[in-house]
Amino acid sequence: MTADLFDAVPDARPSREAMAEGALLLRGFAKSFESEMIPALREIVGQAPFRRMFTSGGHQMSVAMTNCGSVGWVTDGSGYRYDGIDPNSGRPWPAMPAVLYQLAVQAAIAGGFDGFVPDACLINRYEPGARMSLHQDKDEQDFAAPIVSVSLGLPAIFLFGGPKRADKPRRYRLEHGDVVVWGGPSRLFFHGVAPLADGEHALMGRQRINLTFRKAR
Ligand code: MD3
Ligand code: FE
Repeated sequence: MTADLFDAVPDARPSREAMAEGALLLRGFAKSFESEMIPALREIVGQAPFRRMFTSGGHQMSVAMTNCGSVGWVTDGSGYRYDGIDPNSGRPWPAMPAVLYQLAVQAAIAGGFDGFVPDACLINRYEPGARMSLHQDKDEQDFAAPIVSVSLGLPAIFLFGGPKRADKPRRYRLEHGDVVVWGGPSRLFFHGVAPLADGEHALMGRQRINLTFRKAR
């Protein structure tokens, strides 16, 4: 009989699933970081609280956002950009904690992207009903660098399209601890998130938090 450490714990072993060329889903990859990550996030949100920004079209987003790192993603009447200053406080964004940086770098290596140096981490908070419509992430300087995303809290249905807006999205359920590395051709694919279903997560409560690590500059 062969038994290993992981057999006793359901889903304790991270798994790898290719979603598209360059897009690798690492289920459970963030689990071993969670006990350090959650207090680090609480500290960031204390310094730079979540806020619901306005799109350049003037619509208020249902997702609330903040950032850590040397630059953060912001949107206001003048469009989308990365900025070193939190417009709500006039101060720099909180630094990216080592635990978050290490999680992103190690996931990128697992996805085949050695040398990923994220300078921005956008932190999205979804409450029940919040959603993100199909979009591309094009505000970064270097599309050769991947984006690493980390899901925490309530599960969400992630919509993964293709290079054209009209490409029919496939649906993936992203759960607490799941990490995706988006590089190669998938880096510029359209994607979004379906309205969050209500629920209660044991560690995170009634919300989903998504972190996206980016090389913005
Ligand atoms: C595929 N966030 O912040 S993470 C975003 O769950 C964003 O909050 C979603 O899309 C969320 O821009 C999705 C997964 C993700 C992030 C970036 C990507 C998928 C991506 C960039 C290119 C292709
Ligand atoms: Fe995106």
